[in-house]
Amino acid sequence: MINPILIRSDFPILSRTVNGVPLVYFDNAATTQKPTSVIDALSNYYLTINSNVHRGVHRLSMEATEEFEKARISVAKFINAKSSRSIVWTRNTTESINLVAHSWAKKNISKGDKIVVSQLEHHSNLVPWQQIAMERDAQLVIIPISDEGVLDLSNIDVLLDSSTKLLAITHISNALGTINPVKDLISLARKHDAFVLVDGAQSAPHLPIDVQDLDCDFFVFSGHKMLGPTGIGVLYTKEEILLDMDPFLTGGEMVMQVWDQKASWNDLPMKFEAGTPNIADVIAFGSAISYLENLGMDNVRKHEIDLTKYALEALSKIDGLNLLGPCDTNNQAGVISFDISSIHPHDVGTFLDQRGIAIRTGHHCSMPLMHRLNLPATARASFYIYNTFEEVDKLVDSIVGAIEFFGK
Ligand code: 7TS
Repeated sequence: MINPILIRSDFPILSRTVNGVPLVYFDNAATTQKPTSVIDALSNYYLTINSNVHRGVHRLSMEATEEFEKARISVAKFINAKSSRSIVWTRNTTESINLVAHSWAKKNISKGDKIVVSQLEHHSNLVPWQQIAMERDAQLVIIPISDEGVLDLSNIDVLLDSSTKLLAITHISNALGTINPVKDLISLARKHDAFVLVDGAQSAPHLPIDVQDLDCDFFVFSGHKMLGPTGIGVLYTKEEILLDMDPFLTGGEMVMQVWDQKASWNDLPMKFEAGTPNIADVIAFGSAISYLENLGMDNVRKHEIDLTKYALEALSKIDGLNLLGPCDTNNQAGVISFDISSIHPHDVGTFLDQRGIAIRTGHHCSMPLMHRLNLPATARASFYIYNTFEEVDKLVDSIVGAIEFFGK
């Protein structure tokens, strides 16, 4: 069981005020707040072991390397990867996807191949595939959605067939919270020998993840959406695939031998980590993983289901508010998008900010989804471990206030 009141005391920022009232932070799908243990891990690194990794025989470098690699092992365990050699550090989800596009797709996607994505993708899991499709003369196929923002799989056997080389799909929609049936889709892709990339930016922070059980080839996520610092992302890849991929960036650290005219590549995962990495943030991300593991990811999910159910019920009673997405916690994460026909989402966001409530408004980097919903933007509240039912009450009351203020 999660007790958000206890958890809140670990997050100094949550005791600040905004516009003279306590902060209510409901923009967790964009980035989460950081507990003291993560902030301390960052400063402790600089205070006690600051040095470069993988290259020094001196004590500080050895200690930094040990902490840096310990974080990699923690992340591998967190998603149940077979080996920490499968974990490549990147800057964020976006860079992880671009790494796959550059190092795997350019080599493996050819003219006429299909790349299948969905209508729910964040631009990060769409634009790189548009680029590859154009460059390789491949076909980009989009799985449509219902009006409720759920994948429409009625035609999936036609969309995902033997000419499919890659299925690149989000696990959870950042804009609507829809949880996609990725395991079923991966089984289907396997039948056609297609590779699968799962965008886990919104799932790794909120659900237990088991990459071996999912049997995906690539799984990508960002540290900053799960209590960690910005500037750290993860690319999980099955080891045999990673071995066969070309380097992304070249230079120091990623090489084994260098001669005048050529070079050979380092072992995994270093082959994909050119230059000095983001050492402090990796180590602090390790602390974030420990924090989540102590809570238990099943408990994290349960708390978000409770909050989401509570919020959906209250919001559904507001006259003039249109809830978007599945509105069913069986296939919806702690993300609630809504539209109030009489008020532009940005005005809703500004009104809520006056009351200390942080939500996101806009297209959520999912413009094709907004086109499908026929909306320029939505207002989105997204929850995490430290959010309370009282905060949901404040959100609901303030939305009612906004509707009264702007008039129906
Ligand atoms: N994929 C999904 C599903 C996301 O939600 C995001 C970020 C990304 C990829 C990109 O992650 P990044 O760390 O590389 O930026 N989503 C959001 C959001 O919903 N609001 O701000 C960022």
